[in-house]
Amino acid sequence: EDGYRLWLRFDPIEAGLRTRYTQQIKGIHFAGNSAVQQTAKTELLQGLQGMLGKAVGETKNMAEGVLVVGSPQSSELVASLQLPQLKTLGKEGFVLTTTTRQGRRLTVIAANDDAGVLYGVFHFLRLLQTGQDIDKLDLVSAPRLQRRVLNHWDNLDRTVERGYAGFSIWDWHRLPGYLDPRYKDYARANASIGINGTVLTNVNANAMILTPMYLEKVRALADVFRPYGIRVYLTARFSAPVEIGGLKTADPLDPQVQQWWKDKTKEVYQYVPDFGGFLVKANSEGQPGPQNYGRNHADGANMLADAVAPFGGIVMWRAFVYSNETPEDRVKQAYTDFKPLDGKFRPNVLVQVKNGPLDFQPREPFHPLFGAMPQTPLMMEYQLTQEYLGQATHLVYEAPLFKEIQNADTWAKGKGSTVAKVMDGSLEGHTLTGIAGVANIGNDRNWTGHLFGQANWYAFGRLAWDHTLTSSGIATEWIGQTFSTKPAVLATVRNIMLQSHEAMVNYMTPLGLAHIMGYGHHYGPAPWWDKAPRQDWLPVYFHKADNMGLGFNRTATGSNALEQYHPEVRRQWENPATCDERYLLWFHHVGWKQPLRSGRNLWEELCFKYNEGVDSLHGMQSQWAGLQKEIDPDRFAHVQMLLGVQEQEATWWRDACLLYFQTFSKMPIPARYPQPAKTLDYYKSLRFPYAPGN
Ligand code: BDP
Repeated sequence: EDGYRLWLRFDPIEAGLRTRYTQQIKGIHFAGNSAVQQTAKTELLQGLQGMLGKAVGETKNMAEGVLVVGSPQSSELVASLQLPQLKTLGKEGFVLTTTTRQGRRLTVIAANDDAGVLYGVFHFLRLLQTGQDIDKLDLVSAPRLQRRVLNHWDNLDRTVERGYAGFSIWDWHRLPGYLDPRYKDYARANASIGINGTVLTNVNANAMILTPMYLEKVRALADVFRPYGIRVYLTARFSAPVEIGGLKTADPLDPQVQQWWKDKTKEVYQYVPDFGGFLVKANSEGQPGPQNYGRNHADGANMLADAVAPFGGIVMWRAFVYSNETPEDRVKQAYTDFKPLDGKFRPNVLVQVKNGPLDFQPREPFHPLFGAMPQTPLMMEYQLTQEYLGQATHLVYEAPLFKEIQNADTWAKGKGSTVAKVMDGSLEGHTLTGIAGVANIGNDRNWTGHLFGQANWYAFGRLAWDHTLTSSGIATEWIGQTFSTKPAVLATVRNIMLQSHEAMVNYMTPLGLAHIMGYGHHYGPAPWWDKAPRQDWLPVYFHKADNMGLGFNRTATGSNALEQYHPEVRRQWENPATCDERYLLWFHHVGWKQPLRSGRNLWEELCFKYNEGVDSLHGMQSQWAGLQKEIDPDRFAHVQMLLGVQEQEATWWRDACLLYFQTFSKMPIPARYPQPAKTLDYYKSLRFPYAPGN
């Protein structure tokens, strides 16, 4: 048991259930023969055979107990059922229903198009995997977002930026001739949770991907993914016209540059006719962009948008930007740059915005651009690879983090204008919608380094499909498919998962602290770090501890980043006495002795939170230990050892941070808590020259 099979295990299910399902699925009627429907059929037959322990036969007839699968175009039988539910489903939605025709009971998986059939099949398999009743199915499901895309930060030399699960799964050197079987398994996994796109390359882009030698390789991958309903996208390096095109400039308003991109795009589509489009990081962290030529982000995005438009492509233009000069407050820059450009982007541009205004911290308030650009479709960007979240060592289930952001109210159009409604286009009536997850996948045998990293990939896909699903519900599905459907296992593992995010926030960055990780690699605590080429990469810049207190004043008396939020949101956060304490130190510099809602003062609360985080880890460890008999030894030991490391690191975080902040608070760590085992100097002396990401 090495985790390779992810949530697609399809092992024989419990005997009683198997008997019931076998009676309910006596044969399969599957008429479609497009590539995608063939995939669906293979998955269905294999999945059923695995779970039921024997092959289910195909039939052309409408006999009692037949499972009918297909779309009205591909199947006369499906067409004859005239399912009214299909009307509202679009191309990717599906219906699972139990119906009676000519006195015979049929189970039906139907959709308007191929992709919907595939998703319907995977959903049906999931119901069986998780032991659901399929007696009276009446289920209709359609994705709430259109582009559900993984972003791989993978380089052509196979290193992965912020990758903690080995090297890139794309074996560029041996492509296109050698097709690693993993590519297909990758596509299956994505299709099973509704992911329909993948950006193959790092946002810190290499123009070489757009040369014929690499486009051949891209084509090979796209050909593997297409039968799974997955489109390929690439990152575009803004200076490519200079680097591989021999032009003197990459100015987006230069006609030669525009023509170069048009020609290049046409060439890309010759290799990949259903190419999705470009993802661009420009004028950020040293990447070239339109501002190098005195142009703005809309000029850059629109040039590429015009190039892909004739082929139905899109541009995902990232809002993760900050200038090279150290600014007043880094979290303000995206809004400052992009808000004035609202309404200036072509209709096939999505502006891709990270969930928070800084950079994938354990906790951030939602990004102020959500709700502030009504005329522009915004694409959410989450990070599945846990760059600042304990990387592939810590068990952190991210669904609660994603839900916290989505449920946040922007107030853009009054109460209830949630980030989710901005993202799914319903707030402003946008039809182009999308979501991106920075992939946590590498060539490690278990894909994600930490087995529980798989749950974040899974949760991303499920929430991209339907953001109204709950963290708990998604965890239940994943556990049922990955470990066991026994109620005791489900309850215990779910408990561990659901507390894991808050636990990590507490032992790393409680009360709204952020970016106090080790410099560069972001591994381990280093709130004292004060040497970097620019201030806004420094922990001390972000926590602003001094003898008075702790936290970044972002109110009107400070950087005033708060002004970027709607007045109602501002009102909730601008007063430290009423500000949600989860974001307290994000917005306020708070006195050490200031009493908080618990009655404890800031220093005491900090001590309390850090200890609470470590205590949660002890709880997670002992709950996992109780599962020894229920989980195979390999996967049990993998998680147990990693929880051991996580517990040590949580303790390290607590002790190092409290000792450091104590040099300002000048108060003792209350005696009821364990005292740090080492001195502050010891923690400061630790170096990790080979930590991933250095
Ligand atoms: C930060 C990473 C950096 C990425 C950057 C980005 O530290 O490696 O290139 O984000 O999103 O989180 O572009």
